[in-house]
Amino acid sequence: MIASVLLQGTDGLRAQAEIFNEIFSVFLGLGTLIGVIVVSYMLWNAYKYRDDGSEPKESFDPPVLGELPTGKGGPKAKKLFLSFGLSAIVVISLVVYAYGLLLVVEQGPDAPGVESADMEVDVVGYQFGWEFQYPNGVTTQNTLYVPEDSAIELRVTSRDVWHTFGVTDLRIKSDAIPGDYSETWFTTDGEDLASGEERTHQIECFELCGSGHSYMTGEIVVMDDQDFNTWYDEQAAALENESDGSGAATNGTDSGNGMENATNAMTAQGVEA
Ligand SMILES: [Cu+2]
Repeated sequence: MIASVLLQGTDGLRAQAEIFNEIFSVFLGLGTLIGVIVVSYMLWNAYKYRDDGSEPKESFDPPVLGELPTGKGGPKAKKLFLSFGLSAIVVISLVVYAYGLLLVVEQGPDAPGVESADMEVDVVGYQFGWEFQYPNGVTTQNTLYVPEDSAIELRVTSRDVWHTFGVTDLRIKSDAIPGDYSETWFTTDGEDLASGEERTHQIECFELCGSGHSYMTGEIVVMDDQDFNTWYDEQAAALENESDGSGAATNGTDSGNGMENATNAMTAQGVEA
């Protein structure tokens, strides 16, 4: 229920980037507001109670070391408890708010009451590139094609050493560990693309994994719904032909720059690829 309220934007599932930006803005705004109030109040008091050389009044009640300045139940006590109470309310609300959002970010399309994922893709990291395995058995290297207006769930793993699959502008990052699957998700909701139009997001490896690590990049290509379906069906048909042994394979040939660059770099350094 909470998940559906927090995650479900006006336009379907809210993107992680949107949620993290919101948390950042709320904390920045509140922090600035409270900072301004506290610092102004402190400066005002420093001015009000400055030493102007005159004698202290009879009623002067100086603070005593080791005692709370409650003024024996007078107005000072009220002020003290009011400030403690307000701080507690602000801090507890922020903890509940931020932690609640992070919990639903963890669950993503699996959260109850939220639309489920439209497509699940296995992501396999290797030295040095990314392989994407689609539900219909099609695989691509270094480029992940996804349709617009969808929630995509990724199951990330590795076939050699530790890598980390990350896309900065989508605010997603997931460890790729051999023998283990870690899940993450993103949404392409709100990307209203015309036919033939594409939007790309840069994939990077965030775990130092060898000499080609910095070339271990790729792309997420968001396509128009129809374009994606056409591409997806073509790939599936090509895969079928290939397994029949009656046609040339067209899938898996769209190698991105990552592998080529890595190989070039290594040969340039005199390392045997
Ligand atoms: Cu890597």
